[in-house]
Amino acid sequence: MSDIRDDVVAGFEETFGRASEGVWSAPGRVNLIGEHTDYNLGFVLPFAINRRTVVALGLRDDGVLRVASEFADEVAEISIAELAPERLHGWSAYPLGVAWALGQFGADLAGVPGADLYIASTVPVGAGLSSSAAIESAVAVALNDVWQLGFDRQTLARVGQLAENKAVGAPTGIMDQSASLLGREDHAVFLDCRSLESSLVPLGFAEAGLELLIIDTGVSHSHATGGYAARRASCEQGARILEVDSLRDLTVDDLPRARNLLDDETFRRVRHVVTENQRVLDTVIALRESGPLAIGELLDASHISMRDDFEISVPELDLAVETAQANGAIGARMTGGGFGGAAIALVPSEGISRIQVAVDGAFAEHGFAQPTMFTVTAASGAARD
Ligand code: GAF
Repeated sequence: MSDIRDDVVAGFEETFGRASEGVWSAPGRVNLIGEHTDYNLGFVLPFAINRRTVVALGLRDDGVLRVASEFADEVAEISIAELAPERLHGWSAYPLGVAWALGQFGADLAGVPGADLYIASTVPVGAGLSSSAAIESAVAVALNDVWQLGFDRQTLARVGQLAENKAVGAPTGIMDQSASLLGREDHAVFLDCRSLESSLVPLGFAEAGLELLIIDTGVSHSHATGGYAARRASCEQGARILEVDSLRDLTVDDLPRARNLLDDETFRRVRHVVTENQRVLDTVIALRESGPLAIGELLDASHISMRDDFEISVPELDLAVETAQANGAIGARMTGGGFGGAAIALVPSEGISRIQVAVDGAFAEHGFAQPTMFTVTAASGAARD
């Protein structure tokens, strides 16, 4: 962490020719369970991870925002008065979209100073670990502080989501920004995406001799295109036909009626969401009452539901999950929006290298590119460093 903090401070000085005034950071997240339930106003159980995006910031005495990053060649620049989703492009739409979105939530952008921002990150991009929410959350807490806006974390999560929806153009839910802003060491964030009430659930991985292994397939995905939006549209159609405001209003008892009224594909999409909500609730109870050794079957069932009902898995994710399960994982599932990205496996610490060797071997045997594997721990949410 101190390395990347030094990097952004140095990057800021090199880019803007002066010292920064402060450094803020926000973590990526991994979703333990509860996939595609957030925009259906259901339940999710992600946790913030020990990989962070760090922002160094210095105020300006004009109304200009400039953003630079280790992952971009150019410095993006716009005056605050001109901020609008259609004027934001490329990676800078994430940080600048947050500035715009703060205004949408009532910040008086006419009265705030400009700022220079330099951003660096240790959250892998494209792995389904919310590198985008980490940028949004880090910038949101930084601007909230220096502009003295006083927004609470729930509102900042909604700010990040709005930036992603309108400035980036990805119709995502509220989970990722919430995890990045509300996370705590060794805890998951149990979030009701309708009321936005949240509570922290102890994970107890270390006490149980377990670790969470990320298996990044390297298969790229984007939530701004194709499948993610199509799944969201199917869910909305299912809710319309079943005459509920959102799929959150359904329970497993409603599934027989849903089967009668919906075409097979829409029914399976709905069944995933309804059963996944129940799995989140069951996982929270299992963690609280019995600890992490009790959640393996729920993780496995979540993967099957995403593979067969929601159809958002890919062969690489299925292979990662099956190989981990066959080699001693307590449970495994793909995580995030799907169509690529990473799988998670909850594994006994002493069995990690065996699983890694088995996954590497299986990928080679199938002619898939070598995956990247690493463990993550639950970390604290966005903060001024
Ligand atoms: C992505 C989205 F950004 C989240 O809002 C959520 O819908 C997730 O996919 C699927 O659970 O991470």
